[in-house]
Amino acid sequence: MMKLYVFGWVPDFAVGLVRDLRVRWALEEAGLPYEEQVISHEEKLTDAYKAIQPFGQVPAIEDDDLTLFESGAILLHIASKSDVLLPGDANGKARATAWMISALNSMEGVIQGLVEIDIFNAGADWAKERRPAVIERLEGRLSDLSKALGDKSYLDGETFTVGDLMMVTVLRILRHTDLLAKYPNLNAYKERCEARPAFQKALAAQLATFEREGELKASA
Ligand SMILES: N[C@@H](CCC(=O)N[C@@H](CS)C(=O)NCC(=O)O)C(=O)O
Repeated sequence: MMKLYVFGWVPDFAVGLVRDLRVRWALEEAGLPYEEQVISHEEKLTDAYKAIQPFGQVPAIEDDDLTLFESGAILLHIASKSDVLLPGDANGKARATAWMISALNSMEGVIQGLVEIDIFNAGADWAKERRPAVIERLEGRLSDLSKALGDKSYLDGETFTVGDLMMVTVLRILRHTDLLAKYPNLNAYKERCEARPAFQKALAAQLATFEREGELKASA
């Protein structure tokens, strides 16, 4: 059974956003079972864990003799084991992969720039000065994404793919802002994807782990 490395505790701002959620969601969509391996923030720094995830982060997986890190690579690996996350035709596969990479490359970096300002450096003078330019850039990206989505249900049409899964987990990082509300089709798209039973199961599993590990710590 696939082993998924996850944290047992994260600060409140990250609860429900930690990137193992992407992997849990993909596994639920694909109907593949997994077991969690909880690591601590001390263990993530060890040479043993860095042999699994070179940057000391989650997610990482072990699947038979394959050890894999980077959520995008893990999602493609899961998609290759199932026919529900990627279309059957080569062009459809390529387009879904492009959307997944755009989520990581064209959207997540810009969104993470705002997180650096609003969460990790809230109150710093440089952050206040930089914020308007970051917002302008981000709104440009959201506007372009909104236009590309148009009135389709999903980014590549009417079929949910791994590209949507990744894009929605990236858009969710903006939950501390009201930016998405300015793009009703994007907001509705995010909510449509979040309503999927596989997402709900994945989110519940991540939250349950934090709860269980918290209780274990409290009773220790
Ligand atoms: N590019 C990586 C990013 C992973 C990442 O940022 N993980 C965060 C949790 S969401 C983490 O482990 N942070 C702890 C740390 O960096 O020390 C991926 O997509 O897998």
